[in-house]
Amino acid sequence: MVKTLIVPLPPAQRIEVMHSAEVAMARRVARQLAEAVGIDPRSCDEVALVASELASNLVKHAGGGSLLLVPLSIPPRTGLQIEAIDNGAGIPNIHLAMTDGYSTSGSLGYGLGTVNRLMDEFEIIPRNEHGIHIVCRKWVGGHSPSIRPCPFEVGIATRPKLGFDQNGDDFVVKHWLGHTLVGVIDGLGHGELAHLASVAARNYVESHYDLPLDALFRGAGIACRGTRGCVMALAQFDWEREKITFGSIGNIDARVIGNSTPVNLIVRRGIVGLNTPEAHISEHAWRSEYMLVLYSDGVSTRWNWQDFRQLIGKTATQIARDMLHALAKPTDDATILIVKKTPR
Ligand SMILES: [Mn+2]
Repeated sequence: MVKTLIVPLPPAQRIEVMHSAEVAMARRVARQLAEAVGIDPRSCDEVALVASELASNLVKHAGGGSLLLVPLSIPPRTGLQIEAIDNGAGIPNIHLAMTDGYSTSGSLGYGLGTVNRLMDEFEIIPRNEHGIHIVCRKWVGGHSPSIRPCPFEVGIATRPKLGFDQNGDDFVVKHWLGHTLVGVIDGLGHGELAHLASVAARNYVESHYDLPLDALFRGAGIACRGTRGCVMALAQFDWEREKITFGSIGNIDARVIGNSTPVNLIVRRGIVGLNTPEAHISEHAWRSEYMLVLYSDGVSTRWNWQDFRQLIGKTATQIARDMLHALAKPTDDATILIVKKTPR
């Protein structure tokens, strides 16, 4: 019989961060908790640094917020999760950085590059109205050697219809062990009601990200009842098996660049939240030289990758940004999401 030694974990701590004094406290508490869960001394230094980066971000860019330090025990692993939630007061800065493009690797402002590099898992959850929510984790012993780091980067550029504050488009990016889920969501029409519809779908998908895609479409359909409804495309990557699973309801366009034989991603007509037809879910081989482009109908479909070839060595964020700049229609919310191999 295998005996499991259960070490009681210290309780989670929430630190309200308004001033630099709390930054120092965040650093100290993070180090103590990292030590308490058994993280090695060098990594404890890194965790402390990450906590102080995130806390000083809250002070400098967001007018304050809270840092949540949560010891984790998900057998057989233990670790520490750090969450930074801004209070929304400083949105203009962060909102700009987010809508102007955001990448899950490299070229992140606000010290987030450091956070991404030092932690085992890192995720930015944009909140259109309430700033952003950052979640990162450090595990005892780091990544298990069987788990490869994500070989892809995701870049997004999005903006509302010209003259509108609220964006009716939204997106999802979730990384977990060996998998990445990305999605583009377009709430019908534009403005606040479109925004409410796409946020309802996004919230459902973000909180159920590891379900099969057909279940995600069904669940989002229920979550969007009572809203205008939205269209949505989801792509789930399995890096180990080098596969992509794709499903789409409504007119989010999807293209795979860099393949000699076309990868046919099937889009089903319909509206998530109104009729919500069964999505056609298909699985395809995914090669590292491929690039996925998902985009809402606020982006012109009249483009050819040949016209953007000069972007080939750029980051996913830069590609998304440049393509949005060239192709977005002023009359609608517009979003482009790119998944490609991380440049070496
Ligand atoms: Mn649209």
